[in-house]
Amino acid sequence: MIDIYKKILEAKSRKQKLLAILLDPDKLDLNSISSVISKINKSPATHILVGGSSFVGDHLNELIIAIKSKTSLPILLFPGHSSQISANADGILFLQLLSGRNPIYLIEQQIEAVPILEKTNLEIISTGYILIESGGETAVERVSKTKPLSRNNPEYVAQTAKAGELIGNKLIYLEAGSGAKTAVPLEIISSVSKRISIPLIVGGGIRSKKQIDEAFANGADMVVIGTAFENNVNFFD
Ligand code: 1GP
Repeated sequence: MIDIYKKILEAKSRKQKLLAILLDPDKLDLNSISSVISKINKSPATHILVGGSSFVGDHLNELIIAIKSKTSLPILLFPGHSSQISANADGILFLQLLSGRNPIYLIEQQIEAVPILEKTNLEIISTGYILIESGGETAVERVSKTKPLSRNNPEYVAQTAKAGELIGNKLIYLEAGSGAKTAVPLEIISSVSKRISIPLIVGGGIRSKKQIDEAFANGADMVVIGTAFENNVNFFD
């Protein structure tokens, strides 16, 4: 066990910012793994997330074993469904869709995951997942059949995040959705980060180094980059 959460907390207390690259198993083929991971190893990334809302393939184990053989970065599952769990990863963001009002993603998927998780040594990190409006329907919205929270009401988003912390979530993830037109507004990042004491992850629609820095400056502890790296593996060069 590599104690991923403890290290995230230590980084937060040192004000060291974290960067995760999200790999979507649907878009990654085994032949390109070597070159993709070698780019990640040379980038400022501190974590690798693996997952996607629509992924249904059965090559997840193989993919993670291949990634793991080429990097020492911690690999965290970011599952859209209880079937997207691999014992070969290091940990899992055990997500609860706090912005939605669909019991399937508030508790049913989590119950379904229990017998699968019990057969693994994955580090399970309870994560309150909050989807924010981003100017168009995102895959999370479509798959979860839930509405995102308004991007114009930072107080309500902060209250939602705080409720997650009080329920016992160990992380809060503010999500605009993969490939979102607009990222989570800085005002929302700032109001959430001031309200909670647990680490804050921000992702979705972040396409430039300037946006990454702005998210950090407004209180994000970890930024997630998916599409921008997927479209250009030289993004961090
Ligand atoms: C999606 O937050 C992640 O769940 C990353 O989003 O693909 O837009 O970078 P992007």
